[in-house]
Amino acid sequence: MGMAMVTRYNSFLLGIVFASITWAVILYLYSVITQDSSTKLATTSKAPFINVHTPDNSENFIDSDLQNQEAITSDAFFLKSSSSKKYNPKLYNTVINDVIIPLQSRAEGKSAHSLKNAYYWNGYKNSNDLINKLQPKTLKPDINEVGMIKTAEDQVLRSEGYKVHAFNVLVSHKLSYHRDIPDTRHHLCKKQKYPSQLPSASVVICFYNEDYDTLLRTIHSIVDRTPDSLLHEIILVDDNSDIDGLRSSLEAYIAANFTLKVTLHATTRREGLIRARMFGAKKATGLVLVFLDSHIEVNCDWLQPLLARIAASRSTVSVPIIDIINSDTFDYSSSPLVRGGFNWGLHFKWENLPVGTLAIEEDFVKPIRTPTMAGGLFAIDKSYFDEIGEYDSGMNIWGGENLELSFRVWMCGGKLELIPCSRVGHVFRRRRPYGSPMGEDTMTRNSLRVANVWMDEYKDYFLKLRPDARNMPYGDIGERKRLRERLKCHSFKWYLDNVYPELTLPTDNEQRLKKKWEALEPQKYQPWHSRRRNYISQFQLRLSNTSLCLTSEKDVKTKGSLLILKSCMRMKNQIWFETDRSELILATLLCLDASEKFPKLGKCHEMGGDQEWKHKGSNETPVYNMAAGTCLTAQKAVSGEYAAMELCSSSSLNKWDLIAT
Ligand SMILES: [Mn+2]
Repeated sequence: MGMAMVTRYNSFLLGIVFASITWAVILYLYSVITQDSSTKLATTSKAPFINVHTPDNSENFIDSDLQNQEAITSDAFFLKSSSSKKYNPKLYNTVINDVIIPLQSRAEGKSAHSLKNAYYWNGYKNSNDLINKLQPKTLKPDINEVGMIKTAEDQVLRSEGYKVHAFNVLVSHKLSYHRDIPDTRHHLCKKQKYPSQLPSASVVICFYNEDYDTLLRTIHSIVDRTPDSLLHEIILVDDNSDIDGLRSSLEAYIAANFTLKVTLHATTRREGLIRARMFGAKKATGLVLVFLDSHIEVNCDWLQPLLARIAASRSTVSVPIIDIINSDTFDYSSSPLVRGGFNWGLHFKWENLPVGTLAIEEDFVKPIRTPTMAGGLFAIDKSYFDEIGEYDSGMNIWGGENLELSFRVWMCGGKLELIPCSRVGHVFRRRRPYGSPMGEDTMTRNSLRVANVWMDEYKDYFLKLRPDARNMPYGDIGERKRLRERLKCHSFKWYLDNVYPELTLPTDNEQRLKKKWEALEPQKYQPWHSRRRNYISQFQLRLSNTSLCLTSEKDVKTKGSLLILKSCMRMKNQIWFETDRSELILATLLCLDASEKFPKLGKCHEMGGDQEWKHKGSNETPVYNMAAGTCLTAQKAVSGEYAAMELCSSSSLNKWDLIAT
């Protein structure tokens, strides 16, 4: 253990030395590179060249990832279904270290602390418990160096990676294709027995400009964690990617490393997710189709429970729980059990389960009916997929197809189930890094098709919300309407009454709204502010060999305040509270945030990444942010100077002492 620590510490120091040697080179090269916007990327030997052809409008796609999820934005994974707040006044208060802070006021920066126990800011009197905890500081584990920017190549790879893929390619490239991820299943899942005879699966993965290493990790995770007898094949569909060399590199890697089960196909023009999936499904010869996204990692025994439900009933569409792979750090974490819903803007949303769904432990392994699915990951019997009309091939590129399939399955005699024992991690990106070739708003166009084919009179709710969509063309839907007749599907009213009675209608009165809200579990997992933070230490951050401490420039409650150096004093704008999620929270209020060049105080989003800080827990430690790949640095060792995020080097300006308070 001791030796290991020393060795790892040495490698860290070596890293720092290396970084400092390249420091001058970096500055020079980077300035050259940023001046020449057409510069091609120099990448590691593993990855093909990224020749950036990002569509001009791609930045406008603030919509999130995994096909259609409005709920997953940078701000939160589960925040959007906030409608029941009104009836749950408890949500407005949170208990943090025994101090009750009314959240509304806190969020607005008003002073509204109320005292419960004897200690808080007055005199900084800590409980004995806390004092004990803070006494002898044990050395923290090594700073995780993955993601640390060490060379100019790293810097370019990282920033171009964010542009093209909207996740941290630098981190992804350093992680093994076979890395361990936590088994996030409920413990009872490990005891589940599945039939020995299950239908074999054709996994279909479509991609457009996917990152090479991330895609290969996706494929390896499937091969590593799927019983060979159940994996009929993996069908990759390259939907006309325009990253130079991606296709040929993949072909070579697949030929050298996988059996003939893994095949790579390509569309001849950009088809979009929907038609690319139909193209892939046509090639499939397994009994079950499993559609997966191209930046995922499957977890232990992920496939068996999905197949078991389909084996029991061929009209069941089974959906895994989608765990979270942080797009900045590739940290893998568990998702709570939530189901799919939608709103009248026809956006998918996550929603809490109906009250009583998880009454006893055994309920955590049972399938859960879900009104809709996110769309990126699911399994379906192949003949059933064909029978109920595959996808709507009149839909373009992306958007709405998940609701279309969800409505169709339920209304035409099938069912949609979440399978809690099947978990697949997915890189949730903050924006969709690509648009449609013609800049068309495919989400709206596709939603119009959904509304006009499936929603009967309820389509008016959508059109009322989206008057701009009323005169938008959406193509011919005759064939889809005939499909609906042929399959003798139920009405949309039947779907609402029987599958999604909790959906609120614009016409609902107070009383009916209240009843619907109360039918769902309260937001146990959801709002960031209702979680109890677990503080593990508190300290001032002193620039080593000075008497200057990291201090908020403005009041501790001011969001966006930058950080400056000031003489160390026991003031609350110098006292950092560290949580078990590695956040640094000033005065237990706002998080140190490295989303920009100059770190600032921001609302704690609890998503890690740019609010996740690593240090050695000792004197002269770097304070490193994994998402930024850089270290907290003083511009100069002078009072009033701003702190910035800089490359981690051996400079005395990014060494800090943690002064326990
Ligand atoms: Mn995705």
